[in-house]
Amino acid sequence: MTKHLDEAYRILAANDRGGYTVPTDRLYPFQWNWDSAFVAMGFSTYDVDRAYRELERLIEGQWADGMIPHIIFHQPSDTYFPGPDVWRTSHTIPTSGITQPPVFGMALRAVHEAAEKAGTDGATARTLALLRAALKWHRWWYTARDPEGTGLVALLHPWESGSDNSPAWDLALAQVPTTTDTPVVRKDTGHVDASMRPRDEDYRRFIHLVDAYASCGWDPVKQWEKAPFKVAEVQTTAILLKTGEDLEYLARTLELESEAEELAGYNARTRNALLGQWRSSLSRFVSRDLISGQDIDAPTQAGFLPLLGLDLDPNMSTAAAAEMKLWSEGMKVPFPTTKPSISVWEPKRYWRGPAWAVINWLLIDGLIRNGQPDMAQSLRASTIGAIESEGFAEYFDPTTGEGCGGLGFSWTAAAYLWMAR
Ligand code: 2M8
Repeated sequence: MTKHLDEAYRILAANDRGGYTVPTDRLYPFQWNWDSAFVAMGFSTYDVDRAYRELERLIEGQWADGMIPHIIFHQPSDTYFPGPDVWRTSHTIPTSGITQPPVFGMALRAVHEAAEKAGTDGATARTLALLRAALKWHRWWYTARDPEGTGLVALLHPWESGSDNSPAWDLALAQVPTTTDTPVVRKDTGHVDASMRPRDEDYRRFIHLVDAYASCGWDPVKQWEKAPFKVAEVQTTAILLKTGEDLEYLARTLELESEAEELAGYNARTRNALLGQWRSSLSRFVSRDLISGQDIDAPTQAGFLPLLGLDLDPNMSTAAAAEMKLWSEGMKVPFPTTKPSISVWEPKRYWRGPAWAVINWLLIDGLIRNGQPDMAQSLRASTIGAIESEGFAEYFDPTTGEGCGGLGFSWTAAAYLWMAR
C-alpha cells in the first residue's frame, strides 16, 4: 500500500500547475470543477494547506452571478478542445460557460475538519471565505437551475453532469441539432483511443449547445427559455443535497444561523423532490427530461446516487442495494455506469459502462449512510484492488479491470488516498 500511496502523492504533485491540479497532463490541461473538489479531499489526508489552495484557486473563476464554471482556463494550452475562444465568456479569468456537480461543499467540510484536527492556523478564516463562495453558488443552482422551485436542479448541457456521454442523455440529446457555428476540431482522440471517447456526433451536439448559450450572452434566464436540452437530474441533485447538508453543518459550526436556516430550507425541499423520483418498479431513482416531460429511465449509475443525500426507508435501500448487486454480477470491478445487460452498454466507452473511482466513492458513502456496509466494503476493496493492479487510470473496464482513458489521473489518485486512509 505504501508504494501506491507514494504514487498517488507523486501524481498529484506532477499534475500541480501552481495551487491547482489538472485532471491529467495534455488531455485535460486546465482546472476542472468537480475534479478539483475530489482532489482537495485527497489533499486533506496529508496537506491541509494545499487542499484549501485547490478550492481557493477554483473560486477565482466564480462568476458574479454565483456560478462556478466547469473549467477554469488559468493558462493557455492548445491540447484541448473546446478552449476559451469557443466558450466566448467574459469573466476576468477565461472560463467555460456551464457548471459541474457541486462536490465543492463536501470537500470544504472535509478540508475544514482535517484543519481542525491538525490545529492548522488561519483555518476558520479560509473556511469562511470558501463557505461564502459556496453559498453564492448554492443560491445560483436554486435560482438559475430550478426557477420554478421544484427542488430538483436541471442541467442544460450533458457536460454539466460530468457523465458526458451517458445513455441517460440519448433521447434528450437526439433532439439537439448536429449543426454548429464553430468548427469541431477534436483534440481528445489524439490523446486516447477514439473507441473510448464520445462519438463525433455527440461532440457536434455538445458544441451546438455551447453556440446556443453563447448567443444568449450566457444569461441564465435567456438560456432557460431557449435551452434545447433541459434535464432535471438526480445525480447532480443528490450531490447538491449532500453539499447542502455539509454547508449547513459548517454554517452552524461557524455560527452563521440565518445562512444555516436558509440551507436547511433548500435541503428539505430537495429531499422531498428526490424521494418523488424513486420508482419502485425499477428499484432506483429516475431523472426527468423537462422538454419532453418524460421520465428518463435509462439504467445508469445516477439512479443510485440519491443514497448519498437521503436516509431511505429500509425497504427502499434494500431494494436499491439488491439491484446494484444484480448489475455487479460477473463484473471484476464494479460499479458499471450502465446496466451491463442492455444493448447500449459499452464497457470501455467513457460514461457508457466503465467503472469510475469517484463514482464508487460517492456510492460507497451512500451505501454506508443507508445501512449497507458490506456492499460498501466490497466496492471499496475492488476499487482499491483495480488501482493497485492497473494504476491510476481515468476509469476501468468493469469486465476485465483494465485501466482505460487518460493515465496518471488526479481524481483516481485522490480516491485512492481517501479510500485507503
Ligand atoms: C470529462 O469531461 C470533459 C468535459 O468536461 C471532456 O471530456 O472533455 C468528464 O469525465 C468529466 O466528468 C471530467 O470532469 C473531465 C475532466 O476529468 O473529463
